Amino acid sequence: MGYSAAEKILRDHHVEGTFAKGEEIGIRIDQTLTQDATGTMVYLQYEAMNIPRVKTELSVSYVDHNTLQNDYRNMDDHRFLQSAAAKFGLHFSRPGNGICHQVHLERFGRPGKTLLGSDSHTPTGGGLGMIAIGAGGLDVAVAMAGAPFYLTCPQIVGVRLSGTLGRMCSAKDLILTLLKLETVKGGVGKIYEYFGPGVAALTVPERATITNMGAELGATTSLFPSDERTREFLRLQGREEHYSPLSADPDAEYDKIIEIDLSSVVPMAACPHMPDIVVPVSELAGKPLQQAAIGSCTNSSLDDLGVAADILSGRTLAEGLSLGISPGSKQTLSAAMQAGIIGKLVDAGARVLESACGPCIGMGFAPSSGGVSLRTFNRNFKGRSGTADAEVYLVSPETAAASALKGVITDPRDIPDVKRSDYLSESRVNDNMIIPPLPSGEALKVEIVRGPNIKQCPTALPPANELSAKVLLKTGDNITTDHIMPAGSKILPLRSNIPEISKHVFAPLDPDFAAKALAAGSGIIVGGENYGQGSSREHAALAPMYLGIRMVIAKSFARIHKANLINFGILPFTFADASDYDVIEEDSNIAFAGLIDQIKAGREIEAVLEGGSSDGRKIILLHDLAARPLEVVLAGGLLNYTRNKT
Ligand code: MIC
Ligand code: SF4
Repeated sequence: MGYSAAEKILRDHHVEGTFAKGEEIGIRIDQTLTQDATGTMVYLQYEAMNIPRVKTELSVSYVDHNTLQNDYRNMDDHRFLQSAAAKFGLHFSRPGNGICHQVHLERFGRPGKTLLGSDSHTPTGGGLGMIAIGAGGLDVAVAMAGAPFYLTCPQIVGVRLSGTLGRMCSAKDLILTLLKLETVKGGVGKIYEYFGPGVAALTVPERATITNMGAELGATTSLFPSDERTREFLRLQGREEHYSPLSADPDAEYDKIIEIDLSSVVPMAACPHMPDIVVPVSELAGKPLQQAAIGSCTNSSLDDLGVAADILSGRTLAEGLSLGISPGSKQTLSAAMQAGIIGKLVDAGARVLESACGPCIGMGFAPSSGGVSLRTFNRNFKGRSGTADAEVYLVSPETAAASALKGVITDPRDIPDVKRSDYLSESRVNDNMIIPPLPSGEALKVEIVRGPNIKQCPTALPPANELSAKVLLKTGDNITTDHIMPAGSKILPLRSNIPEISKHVFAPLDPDFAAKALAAGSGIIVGGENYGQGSSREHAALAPMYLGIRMVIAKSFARIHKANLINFGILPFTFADASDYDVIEEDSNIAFAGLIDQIKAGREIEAVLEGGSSDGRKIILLHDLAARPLEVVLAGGLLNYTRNKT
């Protein structure tokens, strides 16, 4: 039997464990990326490992999230990151150079390689035929130190594309269609690999839109083959020598195949407040909106801006509407200026924001109260935009521009006379905002710059054998890391300061949570399905750990968050009998006798509910920890585990 493209890369990088679906395997990591909101913790953790220089082929530190600098804190972080990159042998992408995923795709990604990034949208690199995986910061720090990255050997879903996309229908509409089919938890433990005759017509930026938003499926990653399109993209980036072909063997077997005829894809929109509540745009047509935003790591390539410019060319935005444009990179912004795209957009009334994450993570450009905002982004979780009661729809650049023109949600196919230009050959390579690594001798002399807001990363205590702790919060399904550890312009500057940021844990669900947890001293969270979906932010484990959370019991977990819980010594358990979820009450206690002994003895753990209407009831919980993660969690997390080993 032949191999899929994903399996070829995984097998090529496999260094530990048995290569079998569902088993834990270790893979070698060629490249890493970090961004500033997760990066400070990564380099503090890396520094604590005492390894003078990164051991990867290439590692890049980006600044793209915390660029709204209301006070000294964000820029202090940028300076810390720049000095850490110089000291440890990394490339440093300066603020203004663009969003990590877009810049990495343009300047560094290479077919056939592995990339680990402390950001959940790292799979963007799959558009170039890489295995690119999002992970918690600590996992990235460990990979920079040369250790393997451990993951559950995934199932491979083949997505067979045929046909071509219709007029004003786009890659974004395709991934939204897939989200409707597969849902936000459908991809857990899976890689989505695209193949078939429809692939050749998709450009690398289009492919990257699809692999980027594969993160919303909960997937481990997504990837496309590397073909002549890939070669052409790399040629325009002035690095054709990085091209190598990659495709599945003709007799490759997939665990499941999904067939999509591209000509059947129509403009789609994800409705508030989940990326999988997807309907055709035509069903929403006529709904008034106040804001549209084009950008983010999903849709901010030159062609994304270009199609919006073509729709708006010579016209004016609807009255009372604001359109924000955030080009994905300085290179894109520069090429868009050269090609006249920015001119057309500005003439139509668009507001050009900087090349950064910006509104996608609530860093400015928040919608009006109760406002409707159409965004080309990848997440529309409640409150993420910065306005708690805003209604955010996720759409293509075509739909965003058409709707911005009309002031009501509009199917872009209904805009006549749009003359499309071909912007693909525009390229403005200029790496003057990327600082390359220093030679080792010079690097050793670099002093790391630390602002007063940068505090050391706390560590956990190993779990106790006897535990009785209160259920401090019981949540529903699909709780996101934005619920657990919200972002936005007020909280993001606290990313380097765990004691401070922990005051905001679960604030959207229970504003008193942090105070309650601190008063209780230790606690348990009970969750529904797909607990911890969304971002890779390890702060969603680290800050609860700091508040004394010892365990999360959920119906199921999102991949990255579960790994982060383990890395910070929080036990992730599921229910043997899902109906036990219903009987657990907030504020009651759960008691464990011989907890560690039980965990070591097998998969089942017995617990007793104390207090509430089910007082005295026994429940059975499950763990599925392989030998290594088990040791990690029992050590009180990866930092303790690594320390104990050395
Ligand atoms: C996001 O899109 O949610 C973020 C902000 O990029 C996060 C990373 C973070 O929280 O710093 C992600 O996707 O991992
Ligand atoms: Fe930045 Fe948004 Fe992409 Fe996250 S999803 S990396 S916040 S642009």
